[in-house]
Amino acid sequence: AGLVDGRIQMRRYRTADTPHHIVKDALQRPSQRATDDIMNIVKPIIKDIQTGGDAAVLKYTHQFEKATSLTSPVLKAPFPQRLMQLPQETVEAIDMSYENIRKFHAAQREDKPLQVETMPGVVCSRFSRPIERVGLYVPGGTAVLPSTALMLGVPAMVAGCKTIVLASPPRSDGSITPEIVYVAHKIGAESIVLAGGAQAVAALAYGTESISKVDKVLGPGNQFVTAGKMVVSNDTTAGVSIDMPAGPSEVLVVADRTANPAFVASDLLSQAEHGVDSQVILIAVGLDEKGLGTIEDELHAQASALPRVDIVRGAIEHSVTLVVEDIEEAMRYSNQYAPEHLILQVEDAGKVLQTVENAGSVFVGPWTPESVGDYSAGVNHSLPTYGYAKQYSGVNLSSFTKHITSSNLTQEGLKNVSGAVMQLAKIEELEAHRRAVSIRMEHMT
Ligand code: HSO
Ligand code: ZN
Repeated sequence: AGLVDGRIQMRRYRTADTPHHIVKDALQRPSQRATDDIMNIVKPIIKDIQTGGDAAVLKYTHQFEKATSLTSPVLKAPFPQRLMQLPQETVEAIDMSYENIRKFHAAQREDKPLQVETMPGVVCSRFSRPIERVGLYVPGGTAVLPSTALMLGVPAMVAGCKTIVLASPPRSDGSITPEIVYVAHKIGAESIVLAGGAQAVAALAYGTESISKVDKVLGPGNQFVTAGKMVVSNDTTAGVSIDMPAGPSEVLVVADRTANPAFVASDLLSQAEHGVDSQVILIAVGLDEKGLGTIEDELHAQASALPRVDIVRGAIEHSVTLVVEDIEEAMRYSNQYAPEHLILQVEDAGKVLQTVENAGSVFVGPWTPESVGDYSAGVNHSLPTYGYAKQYSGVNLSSFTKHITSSNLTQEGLKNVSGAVMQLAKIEELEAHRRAVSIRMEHMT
């Protein structure tokens, strides 16, 4: 699997001559390791952090990250310059990306409250406030991800969160990637928790002697991180919420005859190299054997030359190509799959965008690889996976705020709604509710 005649190639189905249930099966996400197993590992870790605090966090960091030289589980701001020494090109790349992400998320601010007079004298408004303290999880693992620190940190800063705590597993020498420290510094983070996995999530959710408790934990992570987030957000005593359930990364590319096969292959591979559990889908619109063959040749050639070819091979194993008749059919499958990333390399891509119902983020036209959104365009890369694009949005400014409503009635306004309120209170047999209105009616001038 993942290999056709020894080549790196996806399974291929032509929908016109494949039974529907087989196509449907092909679009299934690879199954995740049973959550029960994960929960049984994660729950005792979380308990341990709650009772053991700093010492427990350190113990797990020593054990899981092999960072045995660490003596404190947290690095507090101001972060020393020597921990963020970077080549000039890197600083410039981070600075430019930071600025684009800042601009796009600042434009999402709702500066003036929304206000509606529902009846004369009855004014309802809504305004937003930042979530005070947020914890941002930046995964370690097979790649360093300073871009994830940007995608979570910049909107938190733009939203005006008072306390921003980053958490990321340290390297085995106990250090944290300088790029991440630099981003933490730029967004005004209060501290960096040097831990990963469920232990980091628990430390953020409950706080320890030296780690600040937060109100919301955001960020992607492996199944232990995700399970940890689920446990703490279900604990009513923790008083913490999470962003969304995260699963392996995915991309769905819709390509027609106008698409450049080399571009298509490169986009599929940029997602496939994330992890063996990544899933990439190609929906080829009206392509004949020759057209498909060219994309497949490109995919194999480009994949073979990648440093992470082994990871790619793993991802390609559970990835598929669907060959469909027309763009409408393509978009039906895409909307049904609800991809985290959707790339449209088709004629009139801007028009096709209007037919997108479910997707985390869309990349429109031949000059928009997903990579630009992963790093620097300004859109967020923390997106709903595993079909959750059907009901969740990706991280955005409102992920770091909450809305408060207010009502403000004049005497006339109260008169106008009094009848309805008192009648409904009567039906619900809540006499005190009814009286809170009638008592005021008696005082009216
Ligand atoms: N495509 C990833 C985000 C990422 N890519 C980080 C590179 N670095 C998940 O959306
Ligand atoms: Zn990526």
